[in-house]
Amino acid sequence: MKLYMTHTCPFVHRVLIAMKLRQIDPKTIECIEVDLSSPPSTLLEINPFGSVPTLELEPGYGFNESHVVMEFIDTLNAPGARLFGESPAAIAHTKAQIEAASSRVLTTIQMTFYAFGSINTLRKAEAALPACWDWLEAKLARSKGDYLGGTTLNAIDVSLAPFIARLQWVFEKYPQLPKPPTSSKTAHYIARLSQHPAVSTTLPTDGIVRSSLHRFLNPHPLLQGVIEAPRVVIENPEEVVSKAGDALSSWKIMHDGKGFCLKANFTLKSNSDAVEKLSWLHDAQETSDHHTSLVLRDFQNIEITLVTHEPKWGVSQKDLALARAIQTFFIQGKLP
Ligand SMILES: N[C@@H](CCC(=O)N[C@@H](CS)C(=O)NCC(=O)O)C(=O)O
Repeated sequence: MKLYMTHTCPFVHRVLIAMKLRQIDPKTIECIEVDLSSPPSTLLEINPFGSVPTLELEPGYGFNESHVVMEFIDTLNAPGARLFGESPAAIAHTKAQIEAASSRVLTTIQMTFYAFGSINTLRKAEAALPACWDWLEAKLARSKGDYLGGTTLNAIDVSLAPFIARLQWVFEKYPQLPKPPTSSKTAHYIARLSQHPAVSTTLPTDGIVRSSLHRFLNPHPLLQGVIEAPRVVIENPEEVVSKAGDALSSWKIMHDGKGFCLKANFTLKSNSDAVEKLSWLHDAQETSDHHTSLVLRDFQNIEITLVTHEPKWGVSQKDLALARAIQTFFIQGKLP
């Protein structure tokens, strides 16, 4: 068998932990590291999305989805204890608990992993995390050991472990996120699970985890560009905008009584498109700490004005950087 994988992927990490715990002979499952930007045709034949983990049982036949792969691995004959349980009832119970843990805990934790510095996402996660810790605390109170599986890890622990083990990098980046109380069972669980040999030996090095999380934890480079751009007013904005070519082609320099400003009109395709774009714009403004003024006459057209008020009225580098991000999102529907 072949496991198509990338070492930095937390979903692959679930499978690696399961293989370690079940003590699967490494010769039984060959790990193939893939480049996700150009997945091999043998992977695409099984999983046209080219995502990892994907398990190949024989050329052209296999399946993806970490929980499905974990469950299959659990059916193999191997020395380690089964992770889902022995009986159909125990297996069904474990799967239902994985679903519960996903919706009550993982959804929020994953929100922090893939926050892209978004202030709105982080505020939502900040509000929701205490309930996640409470849910875990109540589950751990009923366990006979340190883990949800008791004294050893079960499939629910394995499902959570890659994300729990990466939490330290998330807390380092966003110290405002609420942690479980220091002396709680949950805090103890996070530490024990992260240090468990099956988890820690299958996690890449600090530097690799840090750089793989970096692009998800930080604002998109276009918004980072707004954060870093100076609020210094440009003397010749018409020339700068015309030199920028396509990147700022939606924007016109206007002159009002006080000085220059940037204006653009964007078409909104539908009500849901309008809601999506406005909520992105709100988030982009909060995240980059720079603001627009906008007029929404109907749900088909939005007029956006960008101008810096302080320390001087006019078009600044910050306005140009935000104009570039807005144009990209409003025309392409996403940031590349
Ligand atoms: N629900 C999937 C998620 C897998 C996933 O998102 N894998 C990422 C890497 S961490 C991936 O393959 N991304 C590339 C893609 O989806 O094209 C699972 O549990 O296995």
